[in-house]
Amino acid sequence: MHTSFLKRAPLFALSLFITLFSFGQPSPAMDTDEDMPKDYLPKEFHAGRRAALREAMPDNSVIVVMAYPTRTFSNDVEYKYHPNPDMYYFSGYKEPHSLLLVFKTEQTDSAGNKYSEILFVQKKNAAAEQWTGKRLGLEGSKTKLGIAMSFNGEDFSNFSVDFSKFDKIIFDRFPVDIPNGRDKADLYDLLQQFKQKAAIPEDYSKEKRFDNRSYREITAKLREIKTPEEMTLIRKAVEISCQGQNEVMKAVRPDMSEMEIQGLHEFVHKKYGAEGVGYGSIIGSGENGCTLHYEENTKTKIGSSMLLMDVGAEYHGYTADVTRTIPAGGKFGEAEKVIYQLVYDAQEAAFKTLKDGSKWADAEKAARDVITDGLVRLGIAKDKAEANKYYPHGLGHHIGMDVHDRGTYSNLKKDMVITIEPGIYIPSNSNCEKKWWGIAVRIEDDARVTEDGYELLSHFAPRKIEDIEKMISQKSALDDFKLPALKSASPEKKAF
Ligand SMILES: [Mn+2]
Repeated sequence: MHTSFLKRAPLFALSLFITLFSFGQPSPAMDTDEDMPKDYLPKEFHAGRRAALREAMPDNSVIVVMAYPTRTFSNDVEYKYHPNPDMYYFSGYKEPHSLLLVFKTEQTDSAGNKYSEILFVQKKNAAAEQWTGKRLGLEGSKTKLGIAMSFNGEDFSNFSVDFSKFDKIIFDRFPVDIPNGRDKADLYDLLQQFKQKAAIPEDYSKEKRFDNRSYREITAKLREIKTPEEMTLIRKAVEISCQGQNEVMKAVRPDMSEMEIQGLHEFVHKKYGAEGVGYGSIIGSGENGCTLHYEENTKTKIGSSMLLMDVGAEYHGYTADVTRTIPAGGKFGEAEKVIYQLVYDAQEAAFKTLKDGSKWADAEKAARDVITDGLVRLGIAKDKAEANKYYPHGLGHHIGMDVHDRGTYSNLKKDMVITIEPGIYIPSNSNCEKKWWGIAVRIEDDARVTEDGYELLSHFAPRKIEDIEKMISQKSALDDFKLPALKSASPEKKAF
């Protein structure tokens, strides 16, 4: 339950009092790991990624990875925090207000300790944790993440790091609009202190020592190739998303709303343990499917036309990205079938180009040729240029910790995980026969590039016309899920 932090100041004081008297005693409710997921990335994974990062860094350099800022949702309530994937990838730390420093070469402090990374974390604070949840803290960071040189954020201001001795100080673009809260060690303060310690001028773009181009380059080269540990989580995220698609196919009825369909997907995700979605779920019935990032999902009846569903579960930090377009009435209409098949063929053509060493551009062209040729042949477009208007987006992207994951986008390499998502969108009043109007189809699958081809990770959800119709005809566990009608908002009593 959400209660306001500010209005509960006396309680806050009380909890501080309790903290003082319970200090040092283990809290059984909070310290047990029982019934918690056990398949998070192990600390060895993150240590391995830091080693790979050091390998890729230029001589005599330091990389600084910053947490994402927190964001206001409503008044004193924040959006659920989503860690910066770089911070999670290189440290395993998932909380805000943190800073990771990775050094190319081993450093020695005044006491003679050797280290090649330092992590500044949120300080444990029982009173704050009662409101916003358990913090890993200093000890947790040392033991669970295996980062011996972990410190509380508040220690950064007096921490001596001689940034002047490095030839390159590499960091991502500073986030704009960072809230500066009461905490003296929040992200705002940490970044102010970093800029000061490293003497970073306001406009650092002309100084070669301060480098955020290499930051993107180095991290893209690492993150675009997935390790076996990452593949385990990605496979799970993708399979969960496919099960969401399948269950909705079985349960779908024309009297359902877009929001209800969204809820079914996301319920299935959570039932399988996915924490959330990797991006706003897109549920577009009929012509709403023509809006590429349609996230309102407000239509109260989807009807029996096509339903475009672009939904991806996020599981332990990795997101899937799967789209299926299905006939909500159970059977594809004739015109719908023709457009669907064209998108399917385009996707197949793109798949065929995939292998270690192939080019993004080749996959792009293969899919686009099928679609534009097809649209011209069907008389929907008079030439290829006009046909391109009905396919206004690229073929795909990397997925991983980000739905649009970092990548170099030149040659495809073994163990990259990408989406292949051609689409055709024909809004009403388009310059073609009326029977095509309002048809929107996207088919999006997730694939791992292999030595000599690809592995279709999202094969769990049907793609072929007949297989989709067959899935829709099946019974769903959700068919019998009925709730009582609401009494408080009958149409007659509507205020507006
Ligand atoms: Mn996508």
